[in-house]
Amino acid sequence: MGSNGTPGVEERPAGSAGATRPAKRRLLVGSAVVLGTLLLTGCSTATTEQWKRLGLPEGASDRTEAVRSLWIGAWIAALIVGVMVWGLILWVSVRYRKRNDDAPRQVRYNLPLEVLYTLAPFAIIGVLFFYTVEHGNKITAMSGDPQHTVNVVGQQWQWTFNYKDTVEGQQGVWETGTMDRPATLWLPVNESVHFDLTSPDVIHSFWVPSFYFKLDVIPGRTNKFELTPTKIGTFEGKCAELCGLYHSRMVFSVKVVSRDDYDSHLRELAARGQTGAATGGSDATTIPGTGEGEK
Ligand SMILES: [Cu+2]
Repeated sequence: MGSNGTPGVEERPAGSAGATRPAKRRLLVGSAVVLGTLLLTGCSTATTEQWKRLGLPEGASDRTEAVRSLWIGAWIAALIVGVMVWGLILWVSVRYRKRNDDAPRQVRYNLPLEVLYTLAPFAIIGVLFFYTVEHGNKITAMSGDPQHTVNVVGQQWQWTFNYKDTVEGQQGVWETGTMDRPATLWLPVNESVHFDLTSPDVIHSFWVPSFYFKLDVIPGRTNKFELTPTKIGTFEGKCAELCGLYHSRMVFSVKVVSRDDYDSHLRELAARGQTGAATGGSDATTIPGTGEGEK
């Protein structure tokens, strides 16, 4: 308003713009250098490998290949669509840029174009759907003849693992965690394990990122899956469903060990008297989260 024909006012923006331009350029160059340095120095071999898997952790179960190829495939599909869209946007911006003040030619309806942009998304969704179902079936496939069965109980706010193996004549042993001492799930390497997931209270989600596997733990129903750990090591597990105040403390470890170590661990549990099953409900209240024994 006040700038109409007032020389002083017009000079100021011009002058200040002139002064900020080099400053902006310096800021841009500076950030590029800092970012580049961070990128180059921050990449350990492990990080570089993880970049190649597009963010996935190193796989440690027989289900990882199906998830990995679906994940990479979806990114490739998204990139192809993205490059086409970015290309078209660039092309029309240049090809149809404003050249004079004449109104552009007014057009209505373009049947081929409308058919194309209706069918193209269906084709994209169809391809993604096909591969999702195909890989989903592989990921959730069950042999019906697993070598071990574990009943995982998710309860506010820790985990209980009931191993269904027969140990020294006893049917099943169990171990459990508290928020102070999170639970550890022991599994034998290269042997198939069937998991039954149950909860006595609210919905949790059993997630071991390195297995590329996650499944909800729902009260009143038993969710099942099967997998074979393929790598000896200790892996992180966590609850992936916001389940209450101490959800973040529903972490656990998975120890994948040799069959001998697995057997001797189960014998240890039996020796401690942890035989039978702790399936939640009144058992689960032994881990109240906020009760005695918790700090
Ligand atoms: Cu939870």
